[in-house]
Amino acid sequence: MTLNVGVIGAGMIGQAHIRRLAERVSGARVVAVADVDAERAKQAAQPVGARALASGEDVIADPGVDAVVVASWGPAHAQHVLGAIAAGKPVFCEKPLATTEEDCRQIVAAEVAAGRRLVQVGFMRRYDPGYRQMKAVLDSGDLGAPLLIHCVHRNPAAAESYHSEMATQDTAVHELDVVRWLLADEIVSAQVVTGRSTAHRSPHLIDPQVMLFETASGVRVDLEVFVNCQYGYDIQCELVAELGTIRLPDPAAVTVRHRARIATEVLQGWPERFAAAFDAEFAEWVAGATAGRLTGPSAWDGYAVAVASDATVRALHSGRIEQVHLSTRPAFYAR
Ligand code: NAD
Ligand code: ISE
Repeated sequence: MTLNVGVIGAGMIGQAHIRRLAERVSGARVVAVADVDAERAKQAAQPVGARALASGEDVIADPGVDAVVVASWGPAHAQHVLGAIAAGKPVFCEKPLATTEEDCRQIVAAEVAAGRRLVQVGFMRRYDPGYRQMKAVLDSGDLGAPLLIHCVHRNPAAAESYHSEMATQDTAVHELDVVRWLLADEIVSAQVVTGRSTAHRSPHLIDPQVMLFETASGVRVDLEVFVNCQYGYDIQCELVAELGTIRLPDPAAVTVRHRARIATEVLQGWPERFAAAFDAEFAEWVAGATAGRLTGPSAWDGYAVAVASDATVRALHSGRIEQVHLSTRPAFYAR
């Protein structure tokens, strides 16, 4: 059976996901695309033989669409995720699930009321082979209990429109999710420490930022977010446990010895660094949507990250440690 997919939002990542579904993930085809920019929708739809529709609502209502991908701007996510749930159609939503805690709460409530998992959130790092190996070693118990995690999230350069809150909302959300997933734990507090900013940034941006998190079981997490590091896209993670440490591997790359230098290329962006992870998350989503049983990052994960993200933004402004107040996790989302 082939899953007929409708895509809402045909910008940078929407187009990448359309190509992914057409070329690298089996069991699905893109049949409809919508974007507020109608020309963009048409150009994204045409190469894969899909129809360009006028709105996200049209995509969801289309009887030829079995499942929906939401890859529009964050503030537009909630309306289409809620629409897909109401239509009983499985939906893949790029991060963030929604931009307000209240919208995330509504999505969780709607999904629980629907009685089956219809939402998968695009936290693709859970599908990265390196992070998966880290989790397998931690879960084996050989290293004892986790104590600390040191993370680094560096982008080569950020757009003019990127502002200081986005270091959390757009960037650190990946670590907020992957830390929760690695530890099977929740973030309970957040703090942000800032100092000298790089000269290679927009004047309004605080960059880098150091974020400090604590989990319910007392694990301490430090995260450097530096989105104008200039040299490349660099994701680091080291977990310290009672009997040893686990380090996220760098992507495989040859070492070149030449003209008195030893050099290894550094990747330049998330599309290359997480290419395998994006493919794997979509393979799982297509399989789950086809079987009527989604298994990837859930609406609860989207909600929990949104609440932790809000606390981190508050911490940036207050300079204090801010608490994360989650509602009780519904049994529906039992780990
Ligand atoms: P983009 O600006 O390139 O594209 C967004 C598109 O959505 C635009 O074409 C815009 O016209 C369209 N759009 C906005 N509102 C819409 C609506 N109501 N209906 C239909 N279309 C609408 O942005 P992007 O970089 O592709 O990011 C899109 C989403 O993907 C964001 O939520 C972003 O956080 C997420 N993202 C995730 C990753 C990742 O690593 N997982 C990386 C980049 C972006
Ligand atoms: C972007 O939106 C992403 O999600 C990338 O994975 C992240 O590295 C980048 O900082 C964000 O802007």
